[in-house]
Amino acid sequence: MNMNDFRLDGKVALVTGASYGIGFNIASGFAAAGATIVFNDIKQELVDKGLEAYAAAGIKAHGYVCDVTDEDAVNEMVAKIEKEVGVIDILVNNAGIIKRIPMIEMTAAQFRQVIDVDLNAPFIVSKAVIPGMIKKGHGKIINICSMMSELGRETVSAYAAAKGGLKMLTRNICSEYGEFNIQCNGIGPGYIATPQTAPLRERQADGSRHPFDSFICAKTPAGRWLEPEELAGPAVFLASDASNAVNGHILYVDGGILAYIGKQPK
Ligand code: NAP
Ligand code: GCO
Repeated sequence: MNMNDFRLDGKVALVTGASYGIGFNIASGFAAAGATIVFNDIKQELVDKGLEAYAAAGIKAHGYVCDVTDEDAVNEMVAKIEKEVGVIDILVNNAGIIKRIPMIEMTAAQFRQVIDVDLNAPFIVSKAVIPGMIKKGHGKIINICSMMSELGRETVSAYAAAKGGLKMLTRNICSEYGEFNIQCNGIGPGYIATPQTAPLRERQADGSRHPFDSFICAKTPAGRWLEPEELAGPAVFLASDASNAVNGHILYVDGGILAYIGKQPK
């Protein structure tokens, strides 16, 4: 085996929703492995913030404003990227939202909004980049799944439905495009300390830990939340030639949550 197989030199990587959070850290890992970084976010000020953050990390990134649920906007963005940067070799469908609402209180419009961003958008963006990958003779697609691709919990019905669907979309892209040397895999992060989970870690009025914070630490063998940087290595592996024989796989980067019944209360 050649350790260069883990490098991404000469590759163009698009990470959606990557101004900050998990996407930013995955893109930073890709840059460290030699890739050219392209990202989008829904608002210009977020893209500008992201460009500053990448520059501060010594990364010359290319940023585009695009709502990933808008098929015309996505097709336009991909065409611009192909013209201005190059054909996309690596796609990470990272952009996502969550709404934590008890199911019978959630409106159909709210349910559809989560499905739109977390499941329809990965379809839209993958559909836009696969033709270029076929022409190039290779491609890597990484879908950011979740613990909720396997497990349910109260108040996240739309998110779990979307992430469960994203697991199967991952397997279907693998099945349909594997013959074109395109590998499509998922990363299933555990509980990561980002703005998306900040409400679950907020200190209570009396200064005590959020009950969910204690709950997740009891469900994680290492007894802690994971950091977004801890997703970069697994993502580089799945984006590199070192994983060319890995396809349709969901790599859970969860610190062991899915393997663990949970720490017994003292
Ligand atoms: P985050 O901090 O909320 O970041 C999500 C990013 O996606 C933001 O930049 C957001 O932009 C962008 N985005 C949302 N809707 C978009 C749209 N329609 N078009 C373009 N960009 C859009 O989330 P995160 O924690 O980094 O999570 C990133 C991914 O990992 C998500 O798919 C999430 O479901 C998944 N995940 C997270 C965890 C965790 O514990 N944090 C665990 C498992 C999986 P705005 O700021 O403008 O909304
Ligand atoms: C929640 C959290 C989780 C994480 C992640 C776990 O409310 O339970 O937001 O859904 O975001 O998806 O893998």
